[in-house]
Formats: sequence, C-alpha cells, structure tokens
Amino acid sequence: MVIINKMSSTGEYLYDPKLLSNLDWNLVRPYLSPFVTCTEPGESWLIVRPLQLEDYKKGFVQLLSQLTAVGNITEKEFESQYMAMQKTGQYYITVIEDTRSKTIIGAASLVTELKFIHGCGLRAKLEDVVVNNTYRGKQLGKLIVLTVTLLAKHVGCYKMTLDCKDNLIPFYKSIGYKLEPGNANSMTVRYEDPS
Ligand code: 16G
Repeated sequence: MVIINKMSSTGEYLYDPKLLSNLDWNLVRPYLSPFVTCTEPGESWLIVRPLQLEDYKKGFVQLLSQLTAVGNITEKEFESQYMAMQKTGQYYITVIEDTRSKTIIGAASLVTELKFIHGCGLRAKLEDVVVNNTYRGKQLGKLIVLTVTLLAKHVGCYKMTLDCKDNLIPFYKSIGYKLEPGNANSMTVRYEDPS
C-alpha cells in the first residue's frame, strides 16, 4: 500500500522552498541597489526561506513582537497554528535567518485568497512585515517584501494589497506599490484581542 504523505512537497517547511528558486527578479531589479535576490541576499550568512517549526526557537515570535502585540504563545500553540496554516496551503510565511546566530531577523507573509471575481482568481495580501531594527542598511525590508511580492505573481495572484502605517507609504512606493486613485482606503473594525 502506498501512503501519500501530504507534507511531501513541503517537507520541513511551511510551503515548498523550491518556489523561491523560480522567481523573476528582473521584474524588480530597478528597486534594488546593489542587486540582491532571495537566493543571493548579499551576505553569505543570510538565508531567505519558508517558515519552519524550529523558528519558534529561533526567535520568530519575538521578532513579530517588534511589529505589534503578540501575547504569550507557547511552542505548542505555535505548532498547532503552523499546522493549520500549512493544511490550507494559502500561507507563504517567509523569513530571513542569520545563520551565524540561528536567529530569525526578518519576516513577511503572503496570504492568498480564493475569489469568484476575476475569473475565479486568486488575490494576495501582504501581512506581518518585520525586520529586526539592528540589521539596517542591508535592504532586508525590500528583500523580504519583494520576495513575497514576486511569489504572489508566481503562484498566480492577480493583485497584492497591504495595510500599513502612514510613515511606511514611501517605503512601499519605493518598491512598486501604489496608492490607486480613488481606491486607497483601508478601514477597520476591532474586536476583543486575545493578546
Ligand atoms: C501592519 C501590517 C499588518 C499587521 C498589522 C498589525 C504589513 C504590510 N502590515 O498593518 O500585516 O497585521 O500591522 O497591526 O506588514 P495590528 O496589531 O494593529 O492589527
């Protein structure tokens, strides 16, 4: 009997790491100086890859707390949320690791959403972008955001959108995101916050 392992394509990663080898970096070349890519990130001790379960121990949650409230997430809770995300196949959480210290120093999430509109299209959202603020000047913010932006195109999304603080608008504009005229509002209603 053949047992099909649902995780065989992703293995120890949240999503298939091979996807990151097939992105068209020429599309974003003008935004990067010097030119870097997710496979050649500019320093031999940096790697860009999909999230792994081990990243709990490598400070992924602490890194997220530089972005917003995270709360006290146990390793068990992290694992169960990771498995739930992996099961949907819609989450492409991507990280930068400093392999010298085995620490996660950057992260960004591509979340995909199935639609009926746009010919049963797939829409992308950019979420939870954070880079450790002690690693300035290495274009790591651009690198991690452009990685998931190209990945969204590669997996077939028709657009990618984001919400951000006003002071980050120039950053996102500098890498190709636009405030579309008449269509640049983000609105919020908040509920009880478990953190
Ligand atoms: C920013 C993030 C969003 C994150 C939110 C957290 C990007 C592009 N945007 O808007 O993904 O979820 O901050 O803020 O990274 P909150 O805790 O107020 O929801």
